[in-house]
Amino acid sequence: MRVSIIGGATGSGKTTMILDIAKYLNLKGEKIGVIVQETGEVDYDEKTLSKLGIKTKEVNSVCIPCSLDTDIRSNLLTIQKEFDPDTVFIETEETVLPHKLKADLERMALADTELLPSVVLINPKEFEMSADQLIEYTKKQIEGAEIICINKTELDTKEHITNVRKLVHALNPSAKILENPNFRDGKFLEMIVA
Ligand SMILES: Nc1nc2c(ncn2[C@@H]2O[C@H](COP(=O)(O)OP(=O)(O)OP(=O)(O)O)[C@@H](O)[C@H]2O)c(=O)[nH]1
Ligand SMILES: [Mg+2]
Repeated sequence: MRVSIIGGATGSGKTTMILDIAKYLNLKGEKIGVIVQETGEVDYDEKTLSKLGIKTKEVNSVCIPCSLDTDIRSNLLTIQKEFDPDTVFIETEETVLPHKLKADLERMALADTELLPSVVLINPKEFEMSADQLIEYTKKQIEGAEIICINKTELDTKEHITNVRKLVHALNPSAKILENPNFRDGKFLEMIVA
């Protein structure tokens, strides 16, 4: 079972991205699970998802990092036992650091589980243009992420996107930085779950 942790600010497009990848992988015959810490604007509609072969499991507690990790662990075990998906997405609450959660799950050494690179989504319009102005957890999310996706690029100017990219790169030179295209084809979606 592959586990992909996708984080970022509220409204950055996490659910929309996960649904796109889930649909894509599902068409390829994969079974998908989703664990969500907080329900946002776009919801994982149970009916639609079960038709796609996607099973959702809500995590009730938010913003208690220690017990949260435990909840996620038990939810992962349940989803693995009951549904046995090929890939599980964890949509984290906005203050969680995806790379930290990944490290915690790595330490738990879950059987038959592969942790995919941690992903942080950015809504460039909402992004501060100086590192000093960034909220501490946003800065830490970027510094620790393996993949950073600048999302909603079609709503912004090329110049601003370039500046966001420069700042993100300065904060984390080793991360893979992706810019979300207008149309997310399979090639792009594969990069998120590489
Ligand atoms: N233009 C544009 N809108 C997007 C894109 N991705 C998501 N949205 C919209 O942005 C809004 C928030 O998207 P969600 O997928 O709910 O974002 P989220 O990060 O899951 O939000 P929370 O769960 O509330 O933290 C919705 O209205 C989406 O339709 C995108 O790539 N481009
Ligand atoms: Mg969401």
